[in-house]
Amino acid sequence: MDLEGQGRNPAHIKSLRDFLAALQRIDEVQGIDKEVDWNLEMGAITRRSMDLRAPAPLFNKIKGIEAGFRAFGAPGGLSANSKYKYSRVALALGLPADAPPLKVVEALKKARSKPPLPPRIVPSKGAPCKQNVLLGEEIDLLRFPTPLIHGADGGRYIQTFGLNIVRTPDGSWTNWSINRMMQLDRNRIACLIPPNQHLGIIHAKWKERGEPTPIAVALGVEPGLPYVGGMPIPEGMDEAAFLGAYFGEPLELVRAETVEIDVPATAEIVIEGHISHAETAMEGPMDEYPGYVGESGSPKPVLTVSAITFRTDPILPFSTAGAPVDENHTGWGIPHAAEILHLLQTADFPVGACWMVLESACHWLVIAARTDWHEMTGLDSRAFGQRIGELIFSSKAGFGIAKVLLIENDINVTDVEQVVWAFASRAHPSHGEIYFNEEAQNSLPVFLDSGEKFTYRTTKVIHNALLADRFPVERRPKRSDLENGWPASIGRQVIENWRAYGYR
Ligand SMILES: Cc1cc2nc3c(=O)[nH]c(=O)nc-3n(C[C@H](O)[C@H](O)[C@H](O)COP(=O)(O)O)c2cc1C
Ligand SMILES: [Mn+2]
Repeated sequence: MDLEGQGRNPAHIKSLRDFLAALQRIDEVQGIDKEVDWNLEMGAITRRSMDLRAPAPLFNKIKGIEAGFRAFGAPGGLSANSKYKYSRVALALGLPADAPPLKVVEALKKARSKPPLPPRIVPSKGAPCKQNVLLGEEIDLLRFPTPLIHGADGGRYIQTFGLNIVRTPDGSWTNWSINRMMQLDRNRIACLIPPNQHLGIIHAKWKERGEPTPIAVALGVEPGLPYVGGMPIPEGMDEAAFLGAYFGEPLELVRAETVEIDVPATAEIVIEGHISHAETAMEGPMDEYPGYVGESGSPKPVLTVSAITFRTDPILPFSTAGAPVDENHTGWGIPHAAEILHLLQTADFPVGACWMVLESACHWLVIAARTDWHEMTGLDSRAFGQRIGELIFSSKAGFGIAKVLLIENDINVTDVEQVVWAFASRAHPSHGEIYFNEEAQNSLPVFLDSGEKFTYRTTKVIHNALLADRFPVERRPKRSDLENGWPASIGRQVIENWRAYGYR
């Protein structure tokens, strides 16, 4: 595999169908031929598949939906097969199915230092996403197997794992992001548009001009795109060009039918239209990434559809947000960890790894300082943590992160058991915290006070579990494990003889 080279990159999976085939080869897809209902049943099956870390369900026959139209749940879930635990994420980003998750973080981080590689426009004729084109009276969202996912949801969510593509009025920046969208009827969709997200920033620019916001929503796209759609790369940066740089080859796009936006040639479904600045409709609730049942909806801007194009026998992927681990955690948490690692390392912090604890539903970001951080910086852990907090909490990537565990690189940050142990045993109960007041925060965590949900501000914390400034190297507490607690020769002997002892 070559992520650096120019030209064709064989590791780059360019369509959802090729992604499904790659997952099928390692038994990570469960085709379901029994008829299922889009009305709660597909969501519940997907929920259980994630709870069991079973293969991702591909729904082949959906009640009341024309034959051939399919839906795909848990596209970014984890696997119970420990070898392939992160395979859906790794394959999506061009890594081997058994790549460890920090390789994914490293690869995304590394691409942040490469020059963007803008997409290539290919002819519409022959592009899979143009096999069927619905215009005018033919437009009908209700033909698609849009799930009513959870029992408390305010409606059917057609967009939970696709890309919202919007361009600034001057054409200088095209943003690709995941923000949920709820289907209202044949040709209208209610859109969640947080003002600080890039979709909101570009929507505001169109409002200033007095024109509705042109948008294309690409569903069932090449598998890497949702991960850059969930990544907080800076304002002004085109996620498609970033993914092009990541793979060392440009993405292939075609021009949409009714808006001046280019869309992925292999997308399963593309919805085109304009988002109003005046018309609203009730949207929500939907169960969210913190892992709780949704509570209430609110009025949101309406997207009126001007075209739908789709592949023959289209596949609609969807995410069943809720208790961890789902793609709200893998698709949001992993790219956020990569962005934060990039920010820290380009600011010369001696940091070795960064990880969002998926099991915490993205509430704990873990940063592993290099074990020589103290000598490198000359700072004590409070001052070091203070600087790290200032950088993270003032970044867009830090908007959803209120709790950071600062540990050292002797811990494998992706091993939740090691992280719990290090945090529990190393952070001091009274002065182990460094607080940051009135920091910007999204309104979703349930720990927020009721007022904080409206001010979008809260107190954030670094849990200081660093050792290097408290113990000289030779007296630093060492983890009592096979590697550190016994002479190396005994450890080797035990491993070599493991089967001889009778273990299998
Ligand atoms: C599966 C999934 C669903 C998401 N849903 C939403 C959402 O509904 N609203 C939202 O603001 N962000 C959502 N996000 C997070 C954003 O995609 C993420 O913050 C991203 O950085 C936004 O793009 P931007 O940086 O271009 O604004 C979701 C992420 C994932 C992976
Ligand atoms: Mn963006």
